Amino acid sequence: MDGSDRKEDLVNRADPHDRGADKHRYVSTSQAAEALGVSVTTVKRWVDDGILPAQRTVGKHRKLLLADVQRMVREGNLSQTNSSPAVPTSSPEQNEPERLQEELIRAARDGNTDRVRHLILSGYRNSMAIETLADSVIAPTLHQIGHDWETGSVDVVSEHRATQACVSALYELRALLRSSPEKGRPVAVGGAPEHDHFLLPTLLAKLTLLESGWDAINLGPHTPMSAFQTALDQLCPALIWVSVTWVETPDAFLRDYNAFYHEAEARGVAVVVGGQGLIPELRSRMGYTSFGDRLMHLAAFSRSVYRRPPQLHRGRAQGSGGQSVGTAEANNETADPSGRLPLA
Ligand code: B12
Repeated sequence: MDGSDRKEDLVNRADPHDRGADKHRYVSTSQAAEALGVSVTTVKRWVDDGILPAQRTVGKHRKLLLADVQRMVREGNLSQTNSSPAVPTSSPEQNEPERLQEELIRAARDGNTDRVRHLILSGYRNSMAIETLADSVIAPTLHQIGHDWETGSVDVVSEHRATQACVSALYELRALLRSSPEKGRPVAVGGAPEHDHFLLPTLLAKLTLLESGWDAINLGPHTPMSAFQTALDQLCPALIWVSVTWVETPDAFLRDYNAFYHEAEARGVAVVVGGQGLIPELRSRMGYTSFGDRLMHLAAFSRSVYRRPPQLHRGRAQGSGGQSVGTAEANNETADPSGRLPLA
């Protein structure tokens, strides 16, 4: 069993069906660090700060209850605890996009869903921005899987499995991002157009905006432009993103999209477009406020419209200042998007 197996082993025991006998078992700071995807120093600091309960052995070493570590892994509740400016990491694997990408490609090719989940969550816990995870880890991984498919080394089942593994990890990540929404944050709505069934690009756009402090609502793939138009009325967003990976009938898309865009422009709503399907011939016939090749461009644009109040978040200080445009509160809506539409 190598180091990563041991880590998976400890993490997997977070399954509530597998607790009973382990309830009173102790683990070392290094085992806890492995499971939580942080450094031993960080675990020791959390113990000393009273964040992680622990006892001392006769030799004065810290020992932690497995159940406490499992609870932290399960809750993924590291946003308050990682409050130092630089969160030390347990290994470069979780901190450098290139290394993480290599690991993710391997896990996706192997169909190792647990490892895909673990790698994505550990990237996040080690302070990687969502847009970096998207642009430099997840997108290149899926591109590689696509290439593998083209060259015949993986089948279409692998493409679906890799996508689903990333999607389920990102849903877990979304729960962490929603843990402390700011009051007065603006609303963003987005999705992929009709006949575009791609899940990841629009989900990642949503997470990018959530992390930038927006109340981001993903209408999901295969969304008719008329639904985007309805969202303008119902959700009063300050920003709409349209993620386009596949366009079935360009003329029909351009007709519907441009009708929507004129409506959005008339209301002063910013429309940001991007995605692999937006080839120059198509884009040159579209109206939009901003276009981006990558989600870092969406993040940058969104920050030019709204800067979340300063806060310590996963060890990274966010921007300062704040504008109030199309906010959830101003629209008399709840801060929780799931109360309004069945959202991705
Ligand atoms: C997985 C996959 C599938 C899965 C999709 C599973 C699912 N439900 O999501 C399945 C097998 C179903 C599939 C089907 C098809 N696929 Co496919 N698929 C892929 C694959 C391998 C990965 C796509 C993915 O999820 N990438 C991950 C995302 C995160 O990366 P990304 O798309 O690059 O997104 C980044 C940027 O574009 C940008 N971005 C994205 N959205 C936005 C939005 C904004 C506002 C901004 C600023 C930026 C931005 O930021 C993202 C992060 O960096 C790609 C290969 C590849 N090179 O990508 C082909 C690919 C996308 N598929 C392709 C094709 C042709 C198809 C099919 C038409 C095949 C067919 N003949 O049936 C169908 C279309 C289905 C449909 N109607 O939607 C082509 C598309 C070419 C094109 N656009 O002209 C690709 C590129 C493969 C290729 N090289 O030919 N596919």
